[in-house]
Amino acid sequence: MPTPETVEERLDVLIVGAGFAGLYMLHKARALKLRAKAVESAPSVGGTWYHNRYPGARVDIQSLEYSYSFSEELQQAWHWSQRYASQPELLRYANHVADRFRLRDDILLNTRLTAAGWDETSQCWLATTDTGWRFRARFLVMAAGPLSTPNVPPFEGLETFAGRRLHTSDWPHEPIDFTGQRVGVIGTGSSGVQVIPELARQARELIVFQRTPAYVVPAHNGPLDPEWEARVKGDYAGLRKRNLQAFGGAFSDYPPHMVSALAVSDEERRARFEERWQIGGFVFLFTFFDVMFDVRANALAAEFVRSKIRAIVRDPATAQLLSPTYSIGCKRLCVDSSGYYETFNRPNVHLVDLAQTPIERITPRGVVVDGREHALDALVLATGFDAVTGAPTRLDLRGRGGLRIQDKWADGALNYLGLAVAGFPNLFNIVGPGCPAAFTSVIVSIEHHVDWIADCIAWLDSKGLSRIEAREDAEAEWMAYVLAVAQQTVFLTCNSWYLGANIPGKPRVFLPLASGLPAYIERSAQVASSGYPGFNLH
Ligand code: NA7
Repeated sequence: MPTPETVEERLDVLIVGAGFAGLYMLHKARALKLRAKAVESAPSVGGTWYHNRYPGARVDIQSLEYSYSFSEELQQAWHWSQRYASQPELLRYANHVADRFRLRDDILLNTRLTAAGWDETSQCWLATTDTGWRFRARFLVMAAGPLSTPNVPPFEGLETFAGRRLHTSDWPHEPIDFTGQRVGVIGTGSSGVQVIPELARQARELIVFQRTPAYVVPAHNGPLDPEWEARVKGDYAGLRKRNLQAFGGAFSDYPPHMVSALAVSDEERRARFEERWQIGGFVFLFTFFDVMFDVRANALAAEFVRSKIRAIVRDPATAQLLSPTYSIGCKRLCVDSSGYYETFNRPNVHLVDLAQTPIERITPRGVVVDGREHALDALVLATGFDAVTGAPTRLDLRGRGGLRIQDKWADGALNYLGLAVAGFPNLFNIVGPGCPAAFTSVIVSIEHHVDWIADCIAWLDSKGLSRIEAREDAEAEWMAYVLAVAQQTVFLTCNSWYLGANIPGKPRVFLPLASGLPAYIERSAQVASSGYPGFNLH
């Protein structure tokens, strides 16, 4: 058995991460008879669904659509217990996939990639891990997740807090009993919206520190309807095909009404919004085709949600604070399975508004806002992630001539096709900047990326080529296209992680591609079928 330090292992493909992207990339690489290995810093496969294990953690896309499609046997065999699966079930699914396709032999757990550099002489990536493994790989595939680097805001005094401090994306494995405690939660994005109702049921007092209110729509979650499951499984391929033609790679059963929200009567508009509210989830944003593209149509959808908040939350001042005023969907919509707005009717739940008066500091006893100290036994940070660029920029990743990724992206992330970076040959970034994954069922995007990468490697090998690298002009054009598409939407009208605005000092670049999945699939297929224009090939 080779040991770390003594051996440099030669690979075709080194994969960073064993979440849903890394698992499928490994499976696909093996199917091409490539020597591939995945390194995973966690002690388990599962990625996001390993780390985000806070109470209430759950996917916000229906599980029949947030799941792999590459294996008919898998999609027929697996049964989701609920319409929107919980974190433990998603983690079981990831483990099932690892076992079913015997992926574990080629996954190094508890192993973090620390450095990877392009070696011009051997035309390979040389990579090292924190456990001392060394690899020489023809291709490096980043599958480290777009939401995997926790954001811990630099609150003054955070380290001095004497109670228990937690981050939603780094939750302990043992259950925590909050009974009788005063608990604070900072952050009201998707994670905060999920954890807050659960903590409210346990804690003596729950104090929610809110900088920006979220738009929260109901999931109407529950046991998976067996009739619906049977119908889907009767023609799963059909649903997957229809979903690939839908903007979000999902929800094809609920296409938008192809009429403007502005063109219908108040009564009809309200009825349409109500219909979608009753279906639940992201389909609300696509009630009318122009909700995400026209701020006036968007304002009507936003007002509908605010009317729901006013109807649910009994205290008018609290309802007002919970009511967002920016465009709906501009920050990711939150999908609620636990009664988020109802939670604020509980006598033990208090909302502290940070919009005018940010957190002053954190003391050993609690959180100070506007001169008042809120005493706490536990403090939960639901403050999100350094999204999309976080994982690569935490690595010592060096391309041609020693170019550091941090320098390459100093003024903002650059990328061609959402997959490749100029100066970094043979590096593919699954769900990187400039791809539509954030607006899709991410597993659908992952499968598309992995298939594209695998086809590309197979094509290079068939042509006897050893190297592919995005060209700088193609990259610049692509990012200009990403921005131009965003300018036709409401996405640039607020601060969000899509823009990097949640991280102090991060350059503002709109990271996801808002064209929808079908347009992206078409563009990337064209590139592949016409000999990879925009790339230098050797
Ligand atoms: P998000 O959506 O980035 O939410 C983070 C929350 O934390 C959000 O409410 C932020 O307010 C708040 N935040 C961040 N920094 C601060 C500071 N310094 N002070 C107060 N409040 C702060 O992360 P999530 O984990 O909830 O969800 C991430 C994605 O995971 C989600 O979009 C889904 O795709 C799944 P802000 O809005 O920035 O004012």
